[in-house]
Amino acid sequence: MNLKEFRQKYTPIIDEYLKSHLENDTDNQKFGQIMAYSVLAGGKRLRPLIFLSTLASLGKKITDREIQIASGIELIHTYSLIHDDLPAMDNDDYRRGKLTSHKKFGEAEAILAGDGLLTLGIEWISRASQNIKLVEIITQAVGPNGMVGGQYLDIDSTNNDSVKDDAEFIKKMEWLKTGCLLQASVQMAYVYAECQDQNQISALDKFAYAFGRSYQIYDDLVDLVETSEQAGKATHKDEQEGKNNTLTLYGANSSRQQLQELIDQGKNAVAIFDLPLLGEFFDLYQKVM
Ligand code: GRG
Repeated sequence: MNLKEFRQKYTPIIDEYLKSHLENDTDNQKFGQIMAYSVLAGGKRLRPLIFLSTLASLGKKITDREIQIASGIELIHTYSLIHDDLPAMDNDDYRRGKLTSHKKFGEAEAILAGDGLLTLGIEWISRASQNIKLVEIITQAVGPNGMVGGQYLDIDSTNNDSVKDDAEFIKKMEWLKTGCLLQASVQMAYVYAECQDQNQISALDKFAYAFGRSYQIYDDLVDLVETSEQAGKATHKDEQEGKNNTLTLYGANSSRQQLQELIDQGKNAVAIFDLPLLGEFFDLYQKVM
C-alpha cells in the first residue's frame, strides 16, 4: 500500500473517531461542540498518519486502539493551533479555512477548548495504550522542554534583533515548536509496537529528525508562496511581524536547499522498510520546491 491509499483509507477513520467521540463523550454538549469545531475544521491529520504509518511499516495491525492513540495526538496538535491563534499569541482570524476558535466562540472559550483537547488527548493515549512510556514521550514532546518551550522562545524572540542572525537559536526554537511532536509520533509508534530491532529504530529516529526539522521550513515556505485561500490561514505574515525563522535568516533558495537535503536524508533512512509510506510523506513538500 502506498501513502495515497493509506491516507484514503485511514483519514476518514480518524475523522469519524474524532467526530463521534468528541461530540458524544463530553458531558457538556456545548463545550464538546466547541472543541470539535476546531478539530473537525479540516487539517491533514499528519501526526496521526505518521503514527499509523510507522506502525504499519513495523507490521503492526491497526485496530480501534491504535486509532484512539492516533486521534489523541491530533487533539493535542489542535490544542496548540487554537492557543497559537489567540490574540495574545499570533492573533489569527482563520485556521484550516474557518474562523479561529476565539473568533467564533470567544477568547475564554478558546483557551478552555485548548486546555480540554490537551488533557483529553493525553487521556486517550494513556487509556488506549496502557503504556506509561507513551505518556512520557508525548508529555515531554509538548511540555516546557518541547513545544510549549519552543513557543516561549518564539514569543520571547519576536522583534528581537539579537537573535535575528543566531542560526543555532532559530534551529532550536523551530525544533521544539514543530519537530518534537512529529518526532514523538514516530517514537510512540515504535515503543507501542515493541520494536526491538536497533536498525529499524535508528532508521525511524533519522526519519523523525529529518521530517520534524524539515516540516517547519516547509511551513515557512508555505507562508511565502501560498495565498491565504490556498493555505486556509493568514500567509505572508512572518516577515511583516518580525518573526525569526530559517526562511528569514537564509532566504528562499537556501531554505529550499536545506529542505532538499533533509528530504534525501529522511527518504534514505526509511528505504529499509518494505512499505514506501514514510518516505512518501516528503512528497507533500513538492508544492513549495
Ligand atoms: C503551545 C500555544 C502553543 C503553541 C505551540 C505548534 C505551535 C506551537 C504553534 C502552531 C503554529 C505553527 C505554525 C506551528 C508550527 C507547526 C505547524 C506547521 C503547524 C501546522 O501543522 P499542519 O500543517 O496543520 O499539520 P493542519 O491544519 O494540517 O493540522
